[in-house]
Amino acid sequence: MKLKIGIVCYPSVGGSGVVATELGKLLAEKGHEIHFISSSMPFRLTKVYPNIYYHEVEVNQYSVFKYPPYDLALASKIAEVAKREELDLIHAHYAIPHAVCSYLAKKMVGDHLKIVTTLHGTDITVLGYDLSLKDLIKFGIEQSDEVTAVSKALIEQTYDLVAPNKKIEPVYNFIDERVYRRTDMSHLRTEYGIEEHEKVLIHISNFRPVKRVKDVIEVFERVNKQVPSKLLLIGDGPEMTGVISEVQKRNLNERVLFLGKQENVEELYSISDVKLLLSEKESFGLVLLEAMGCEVACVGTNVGGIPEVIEDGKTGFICELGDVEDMADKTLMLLQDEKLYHDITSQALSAVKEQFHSTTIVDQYEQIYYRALGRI
Ligand code: GMT
Repeated sequence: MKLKIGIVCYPSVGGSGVVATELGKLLAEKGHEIHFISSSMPFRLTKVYPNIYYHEVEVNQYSVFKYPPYDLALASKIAEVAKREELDLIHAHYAIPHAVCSYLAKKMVGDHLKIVTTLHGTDITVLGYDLSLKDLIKFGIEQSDEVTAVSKALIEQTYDLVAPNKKIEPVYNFIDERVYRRTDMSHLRTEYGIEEHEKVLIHISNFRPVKRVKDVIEVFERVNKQVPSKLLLIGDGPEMTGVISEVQKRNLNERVLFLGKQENVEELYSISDVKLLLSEKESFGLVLLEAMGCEVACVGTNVGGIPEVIEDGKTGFICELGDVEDMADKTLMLLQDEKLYHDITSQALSAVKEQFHSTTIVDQYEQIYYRALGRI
């Protein structure tokens, strides 16, 4: 049974936007009609798909309002599209503002419009800064017909902080396995001046304080003292200036490559050996799956959903937050023990293909949609 699905997400570079876009593309490949409703074109939507539509939310700046009314513009756009295109449901990525805006649209259109909400973590961690939103998040969750979260850890955190009276189902993130696979990109090593004997460490994030990029630098410094290596830093964000001065302070300028925001990161994973994700908050860590798909060994922190993605000692290594000594030891073990490296990366690749396979995850979402619509 083919569905008409509205997907509401933040389109910018970030895990939730990536997951929402990839999900839309795979659902469209299965024959569903997909309508992205967003403030700009989702960045991964790079070619024409006959059953994918994009509806832009225009936010006008009126002189009477101090702030542009994004949430209201979004709610009325959702209602307009849902009515005209006869959508069956809205899949909202984030409880606030997207589930709440979808609820408003539902009230305008009619109760036949169902809402499925996925929590990615950022909306729950916002409570660390603004407790006044707690009841609104709870409301957005409770008014959704079905709610999912990207890890069991995030579900636990949501019940702890928000206590919604609603069942939340875990649905893990996934990657497009056709894109995230290791390919021969050795020319890139030459272009970046990476010597044959050097190993490559990689970190990709939005350089927010929670990503602890300074720990990445410290781990790299320790590793580089024993194994000649280079560190690729991909992305940009508020911590960048501090990170640059840390690199200078430690005399690592020649060894750390700042590559800024990049789109085809699978090419960079393909020249990398170890991926570091040392965050203090992370509800899943989509970049880990991307790396695992490209046969890069991962070292992550014992935080949030990371241990659900990396099985310690089997598909990567888990270290305590801030324990840079252990992180460096685990990275060195991976770089110096060929058998261990091979076992870890091949077990990680199997996990990507089995536990996190896109077909399994997309099927899971489809079942949730049918359940929301009372069709199973
Ligand atoms: O990590 C970020 O800062 C971006 C954020 C987002 O909202 O896109 O990522 C969140 O959602 C991703 C997709 O589900 C997860 O892989 C990230 O772990 C999660 N980030 C945090 O929980 C900090």
